[in-house]
Amino acid sequence: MYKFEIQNMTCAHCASTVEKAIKAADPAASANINLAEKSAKVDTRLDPATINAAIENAGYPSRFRQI
Ligand SMILES: [Cu+2]
Repeated sequence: MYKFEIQNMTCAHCASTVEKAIKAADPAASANINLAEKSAKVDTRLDPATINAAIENAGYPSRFRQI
């Protein structure tokens, strides 16, 4: 499980865009988006850097750590 801190995720539409980007990168991922915290907890078997790149490619600067 990884926690991504996602800049500029300010509304429900942003959260939806981020979730879609995560799911596109890893359809098997489970993603729990927290809009108030501007974060996402993601369970993935992929390299988390791949998920992070997908979030950033969707337009949201992001960093992550293992939790
Ligand atoms: Cu938004």
